[in-house]
Amino acid sequence: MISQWQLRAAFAARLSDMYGREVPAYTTLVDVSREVNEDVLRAQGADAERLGSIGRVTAERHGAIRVGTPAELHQVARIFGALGMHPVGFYDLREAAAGAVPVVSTAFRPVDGEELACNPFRVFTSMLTPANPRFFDAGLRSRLENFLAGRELFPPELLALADRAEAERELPDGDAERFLQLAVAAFELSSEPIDKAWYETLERISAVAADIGGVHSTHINHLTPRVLDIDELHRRMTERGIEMIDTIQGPPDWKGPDLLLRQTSFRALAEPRALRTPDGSVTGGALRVRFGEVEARGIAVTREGRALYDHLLTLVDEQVALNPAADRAELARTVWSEHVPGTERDLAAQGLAYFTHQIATDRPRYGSHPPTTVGDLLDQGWIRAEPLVYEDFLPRSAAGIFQSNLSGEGSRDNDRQGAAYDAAWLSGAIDREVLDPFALYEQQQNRSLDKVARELGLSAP
Ligand code: OOG
Ligand code: NI
Repeated sequence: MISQWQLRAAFAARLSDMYGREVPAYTTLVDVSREVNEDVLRAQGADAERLGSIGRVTAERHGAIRVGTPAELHQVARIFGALGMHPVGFYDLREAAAGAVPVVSTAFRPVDGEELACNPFRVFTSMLTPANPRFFDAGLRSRLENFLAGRELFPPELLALADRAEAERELPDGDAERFLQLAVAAFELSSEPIDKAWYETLERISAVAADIGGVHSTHINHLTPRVLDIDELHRRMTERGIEMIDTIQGPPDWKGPDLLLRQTSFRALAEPRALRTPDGSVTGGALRVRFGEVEARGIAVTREGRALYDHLLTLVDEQVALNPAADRAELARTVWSEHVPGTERDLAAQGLAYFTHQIATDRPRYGSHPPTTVGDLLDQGWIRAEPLVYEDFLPRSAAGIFQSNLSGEGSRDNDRQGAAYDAAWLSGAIDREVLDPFALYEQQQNRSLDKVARELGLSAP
């Protein structure tokens, strides 16, 4: 029998093999990430593993896919459900502040601590929102909707196996093998010729719409390894002649603890694709749809911590607007140093980040009474705090990834009208609750505190 986490780990590994065969620069990214991680581990020892064991970090990937309709998203949820991955978070990338892409998204990922430790594979999953009349007139919108309604992304056999794996939380070896083959194939780039006129019609309006609705299948559009020092990774990739985008999205490189998520990417490469022209003949063409991204993960922040992060983004934007010649990263570093506590202790004390707590093995001897607040327990060495790693995404960084990679030129998508999509809508569309990431971190934190309290015989620290 193959358990859910084993299925998930095998799926992530096979997807990685497939992607590496198809996008060779990805393999370079993985190799360089591994080298950087080994160097960081050598230099920092156990500290390097504070946000995940080196085993976890080395295997860790996230992928991204894009689908066209709620029905397709519903099927995707069944496939990831088989792998023990649940929808977490609602990302509205239509928001102007996020960069304005005509999609709404969620991330499918494991949610409990043990499952995350076994394999944290996650997939950022976006759904096209074709409701904006500025982009799609009624005729084109209905052509697009008909096109999407007529395609089949996932064969019924795959969905049936997925339902079984989810219900039984495992599959017999033979069925697991079949499931994995079908699942990986469903996310491979199709070699089927693309209807050139249709693709270009959509592309003129939105590159994202063409990527999603211009073809009969979906594909993984990037697979992201995790690295322990993203600034170093960026330098080494550039040295190897791989052209990265010039910025690292997310928090700056600063002297305090790593928070949330920092990401950078290389531009989508032109890949040969067969195109069918209106007269029916097939010609060679090239499309840029798949790219490479790498990320460094930091500590998960509370709602207050997140509000602070969003506020600082705005502050940095304002300063950049006032000093267009200044270096954004440098400004961000200064802003952060002024506003963000520089130690884990202070982040915890100010309720800005999430930690789990355990009894310190070298705590004061039996006989003395433990204090009753978390702060005192920490300060007097009774308990130790371990930061919780951020398992999710950032909408503005995500929108940046969309924009900087999908197409070199072409119009930036700019869609702010349209239907009222939100987490509740998404939950209804996929028939499963879209979980609140803050609630998940909080639960982990609270569980550890309850356990500490029981072990120390306290009522409530
Ligand atoms: C998804 C972009 C978001 C991330 O890491 O923020 C993402 C996409 O391009 O489809 O993967
Ligand atoms: Ni990504």
